[in-house]
Amino acid sequence: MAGITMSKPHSGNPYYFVPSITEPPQGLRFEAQPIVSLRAGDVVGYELLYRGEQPSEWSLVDAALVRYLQAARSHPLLFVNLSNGGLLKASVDELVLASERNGVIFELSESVAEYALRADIAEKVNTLIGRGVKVAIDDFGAGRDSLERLYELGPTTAVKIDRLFLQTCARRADAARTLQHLVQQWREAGVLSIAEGVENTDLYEFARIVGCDMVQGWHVDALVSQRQRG
Ligand SMILES: [Ca+2]
Repeated sequence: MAGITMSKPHSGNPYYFVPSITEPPQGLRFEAQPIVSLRAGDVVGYELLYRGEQPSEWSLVDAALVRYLQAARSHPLLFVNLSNGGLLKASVDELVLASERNGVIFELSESVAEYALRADIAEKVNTLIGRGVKVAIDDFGAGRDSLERLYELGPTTAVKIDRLFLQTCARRADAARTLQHLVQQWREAGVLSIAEGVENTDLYEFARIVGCDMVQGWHVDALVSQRQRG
C-alpha cells in the first residue's frame, strides 16, 4: 500500500508540504512547489517534483503516483509529471480515475526520444482529453518541436513555459513579442499559461507583462513563504 505523509519543512508555512510516498521496494519522495496566480497573487496549485533516489525506471515512479491518486484525497490542485513511458504504461481507466478523484493536471514531457512513440503518445493523450483528463504541455520552448507537439494534441488545459526559453524571451524583444502573441492566443482558446523557473523579480515582472496566468519558481516560493510568515 502506498502511504503518504505531509510534512512541513518550513515551520509556520502550511502550504509548502513534502508528500512522501513509500512503496516497497522504493522510497518515493516528492516536494510540492507552489504555483501562483499573477492576477490574484494567491497559490492556485502545486507541482509535484520527485526528490527521491534515481529510479531504475521512471515509469515505476509514475505508476506509484497514479495508484496513489486513484483514491480521493483532500489535496489542492496538483500538477503531476508523467514520463512518456509512464504515460504509455498506465491504463486510460487508471488515469481517468486519478483525474476524477483528485484535482490533477498531468504534465507531458516535451522530449520524446523515440520518434515512433510520438503517434502512440498523441493518441493516448487525445483519448484521455476526450475522457475529461486535464493535461499540460511541459517545458514549452525547450525542444525543437514545441509547436508541433501542441498542435497534434486536442485541447490542453495549460502550457508551461520552459525556464530557459522564458529567460531568452526576457532578453530579446522579438522573442518577447512572439511569446506575448502565443500567450494571448492560448488565452483566447481557454489555455492557461504558466511561466516556470521564475527565479527573480525581473522574470516575475516579465511573466506579468507578457500576460502569463501563473508563475512558479524559487522567487515565487520565497514570496509565498514570506507572505505566510508575515
Ligand atoms: Ca514539470
